[in-house]
Amino acid sequence: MVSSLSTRTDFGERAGREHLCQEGYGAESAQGSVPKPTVCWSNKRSPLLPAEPPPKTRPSLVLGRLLTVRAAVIFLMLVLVASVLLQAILYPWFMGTVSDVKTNAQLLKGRVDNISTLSSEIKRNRGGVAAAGFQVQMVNASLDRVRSQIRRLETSVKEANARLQMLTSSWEEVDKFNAQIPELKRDLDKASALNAKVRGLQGGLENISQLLQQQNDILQMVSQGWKYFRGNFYYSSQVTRTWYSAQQFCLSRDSHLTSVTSESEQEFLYRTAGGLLYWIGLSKAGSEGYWYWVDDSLFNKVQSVKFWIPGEPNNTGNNEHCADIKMSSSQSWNDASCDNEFLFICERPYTPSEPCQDWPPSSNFKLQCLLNSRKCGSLLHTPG
Ligand SMILES: [Ca+2]
Repeated sequence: MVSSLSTRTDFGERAGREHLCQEGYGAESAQGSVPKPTVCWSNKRSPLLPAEPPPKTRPSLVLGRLLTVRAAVIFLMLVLVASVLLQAILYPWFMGTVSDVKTNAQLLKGRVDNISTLSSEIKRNRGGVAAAGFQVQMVNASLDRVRSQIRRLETSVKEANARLQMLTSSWEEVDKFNAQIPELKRDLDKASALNAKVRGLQGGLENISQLLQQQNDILQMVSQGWKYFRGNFYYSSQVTRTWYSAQQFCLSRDSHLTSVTSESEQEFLYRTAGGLLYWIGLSKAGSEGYWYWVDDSLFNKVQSVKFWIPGEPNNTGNNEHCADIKMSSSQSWNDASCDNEFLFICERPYTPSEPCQDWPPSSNFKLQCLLNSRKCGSLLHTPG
C-alpha cells in the first residue's frame, strides 16, 4: 500500500520570514507513518533560479481539509466502534466485578458486625476477666503454698527414706533374731518346764520348812516343860498357887489357865494330872454365878455336865467359885475356894513362828530363829 504524499506550504502566514519549511509525509503502513525530515529554504529568491509562476493555492487547500475531515471521521468511527466493542466486552466483566465487590462488601460488613459483637462481648467480659485475674492471683498464691508444701514433703520424703533405710537394716537384724526364735522358744519351753519343777520343789521345800519349823517350835516348848496336844501347848506347874496367882503366872508366860472344850482334851488333861489337884481356868462371875472360861472360850454348860464329879459343883460354904481337876477320870471337876493353893495347868495355842530366812538350816539355825522371831523370842522365857 502506497501512501499519498502531501505537501503543506503556508506562504501567506510565513510572509515576511526569511526562510520557508516543508514538512514531509512518509509512506503509511501497518506500523504507522514514518517521519520525514523537514526541508527548509529561504524565501529570498535565488538569483540562479528561474522566475516562479504565480501559485495556484485555492483547490489544494480544500482538498487537504477534506482529507483531514475524512480522516477525523474515520478516526471517530473507529473510536466509536472500539468503545462499543469494549463496552460489550467489558460490561459483563465490570458487572461481575461489581457483583464481587458487593459480595465482598457484604462479607466485610458481616465481619465488621461480628467484630462489633465480639467487642461488646469483650466489654462485657472485661469484668469477668478482672475477676479471673484476681482468681488467677489467688491460684498463684495457692500454687506458691502448694510448692512450699511440696518442698516440705520432699524433705519429709527424704527423711522417711533415710529412716526406711535404717529400718531396713534393722529389719535384717530382726530377721536374724527371728531365725533364732524357734531355738529360743525351745529353750524357753525347757526353762518353763524346769521352772515348774523348781516351783514344785520349792513348794515341797516350803512344806518341809513349815513342818521343820513346827517341829522346832514344839521341841523348843517341850524342852521348856510344855506338852503339845492337838494344836495347843500345856504346862503343868511344879509349885502350888492360888487360882488368881496361878492365872497371873500363866499370863506372864503368854498363856491362861487351861480351858476344856472337848472330851479328848478332858481325857488328855486328867491323864496329865495323874490324880493330883490342878487348877483349871474355870471360874464364876456375876451375882448369879455363871461359870466362864478365863481364856474367853465359850462355856458349854450341857457338855460340861459330864465333866463334873457327881455331886459337884456343890459350892461348899458358898465359897467355891473356882474349878480344879481332882480325879483321874472323865468326871473329874470339883469347885473349890479360889484361895486354895493347888498346882495349875497353863494352856497356850500353837501359832507357827515366822519362818527363818536362813535356809537350808545352818548350825546356828535355832539361835537365829530364836533371835529373829517374836514367837521364838517368847520361848526364851522358861516357866518357873
Ligand atoms: Ca466342890
